[in-house]
Amino acid sequence: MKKAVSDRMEVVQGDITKMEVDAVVNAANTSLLGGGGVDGAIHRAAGPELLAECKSIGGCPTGEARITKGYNLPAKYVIHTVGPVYGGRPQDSTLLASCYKNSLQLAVDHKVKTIAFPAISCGVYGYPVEEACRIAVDTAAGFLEEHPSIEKVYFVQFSEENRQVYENYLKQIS
Ligand code: AR6
Repeated sequence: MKKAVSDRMEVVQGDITKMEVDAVVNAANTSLLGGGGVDGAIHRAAGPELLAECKSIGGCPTGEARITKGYNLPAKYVIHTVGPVYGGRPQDSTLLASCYKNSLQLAVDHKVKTIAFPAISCGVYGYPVEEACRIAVDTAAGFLEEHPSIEKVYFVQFSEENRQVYENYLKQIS
């Protein structure tokens, strides 16, 4: 991979709601009305105005993304995307890659320079993290090559185990 691209991706362990970036990505569901996991954490930290704006959007199909303001979060925007529920089907990887691509495209459209992703679909939706990590990193790397306006993509991992998976893969390909 080109050095410039690998330098623009970084793994962080911690809580995505604390990230001081232009946009954080939310692993939402198709209703966009909140839930558990990272979705619950983002809504709690952003405050009730986030839910009000989400209600006005009227949902989001799997693999697509929608943008809202960040309200009480340090991030200016929340990009909500809906990952696939893992079922071992060929379309799972296509849909997961679409989540990353569509989120990054919205970021570019809104002049976002720094963006933080959680491990979309790797919690309740059951995607195996090694596989999801390859899709996340490969898709982001391809997008960064084409879009120099994005300065940094952070992959924020809650667990030490997931952080290791991402770090190993980033090392392997850079
Ligand atoms: N910061 C960073 N990562 C987090 C945080 C956090 N604060 N909290 C959890 N994670 P999940 P999914 C990690 O289940 O699998 C919701 O109810 C978590 O450890 O949040 O896409 C939605 O409404 C895991 O690695 O998202 C949907 O119904 C990753 O974030 C459904 O869950 C994603 O786990 C979406 O499921």
